Amino acid sequence: MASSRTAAMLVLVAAVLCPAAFSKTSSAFISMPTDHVGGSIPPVSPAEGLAFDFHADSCPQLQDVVRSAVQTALQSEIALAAGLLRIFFHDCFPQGCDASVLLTGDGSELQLAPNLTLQPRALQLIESIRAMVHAACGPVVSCADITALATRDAVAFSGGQGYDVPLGRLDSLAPAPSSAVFNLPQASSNAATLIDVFQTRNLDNVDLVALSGGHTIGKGHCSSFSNRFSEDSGFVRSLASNCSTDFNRLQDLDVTTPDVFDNKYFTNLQEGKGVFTSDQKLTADWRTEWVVNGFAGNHWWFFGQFAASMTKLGNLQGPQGNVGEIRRNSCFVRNAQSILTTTSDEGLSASV
Ligand code: HEM
Ligand SMILES: *[C@@H]1O[C@H](CO)[C@@H](O)[C@H](O)[C@H]1NC(C)=O
Ligand SMILES: CC(=O)N[C@H]1CO[C@H](CO)[C@@H](O)[C@@H]1O
Repeated sequence: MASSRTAAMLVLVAAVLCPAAFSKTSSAFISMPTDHVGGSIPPVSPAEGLAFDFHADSCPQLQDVVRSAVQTALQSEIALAAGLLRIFFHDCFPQGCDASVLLTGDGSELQLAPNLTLQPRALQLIESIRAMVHAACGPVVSCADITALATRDAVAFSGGQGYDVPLGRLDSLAPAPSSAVFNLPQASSNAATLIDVFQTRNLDNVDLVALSGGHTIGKGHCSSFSNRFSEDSGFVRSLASNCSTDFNRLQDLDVTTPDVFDNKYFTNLQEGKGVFTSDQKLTADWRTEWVVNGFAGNHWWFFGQFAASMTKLGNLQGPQGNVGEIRRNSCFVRNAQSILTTTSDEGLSASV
């Protein structure tokens, strides 16, 4: 496929220019390491309306612009990688990947509890990349596509595996309803609850465990795991004691390699060192425990499955399918609301 050949070429060029950043990921970008997996992971086809080469003609520079912008931003602030990954999850899970989470203003998803802890600088990074991409190609790429690509590049830059991202998403005209946003799973949930919630989005037990592996990078507030402070374990006592010193501190979600995208999250779980209830309980249910053990023992399986599960997450669409517009003035504002806009808003969503 043309787009993956182009992507592979870009990675090779980047790997020559910047070998340290790409040494762990360059070969993984080019092919799924199925020979290490012990059974292949079925390929995930793009959702209705999406295609890997959607922007091959309309914006040939797209992948290059996004990747170098993400790389530059992460080189100065690695925490943004986790910020991007969580924004992607919070965009896609409620009503499909439509950049609805990025809208600001009254009734926006950002005002709802689950979004209070999205990183403002990661949100801003997505908007900055949109401006760069639109400067290069015109307003032809959605904020939703840019979010998906930037997230993939952030995972790869952090040590994870790259994967091809189907493109062609449109940006929503409105925030998701709060009922959908509150479908986002809670950190106090046990595995049975998480299995049910993920099932409503056609994500199975293996997807649940793989995607929970997103917590191999990033941080959480004490309030997200204070429900556990009565638990009788040395690890939880250490969590609680650090929070009693400073309740506003940010806790590493992977206590072994906090900024590296690797499978240490799963070996931590095996040692009882998961930070949220929702993490640690994955070892307490037979439907998820075997997957935790599998990923802990074989990081290639985790990397390959994470890529496949992210593609499934990225395929989610709302009840009306892939409808909306390309936000062209800001990812934070839909076109009709933008004070910057002087021309009619119709055209674009219909023309692309
Ligand atoms: C399985 C259910 C999940 C639950 C209950 C959950 C819950 C949470 C909570 C409570 C936080 C910390 C918020 C805070 O205190 O600041 C968090 C952070 C994070 N989550 Fe999840 N999450 C889940 C799944 C996911 C998935 C599927 C991904 C992506 C694939 C993800 C990626 C992240 C990342 C990267 C962070 C760190 C963000 C940062 O450092 O800014 N989570 N999650
Ligand atoms: C608590 O803080 C100490 C000192 O900074 C640190 O060594 C320890 O790893 C922290 N505990 C957890 C669970 O992160
Ligand atoms: C990241 C972000 O924009 N968070 C917002 C969430 O909602 C609160 C309350 O409206 C805002 O103050 C935050 O800025």
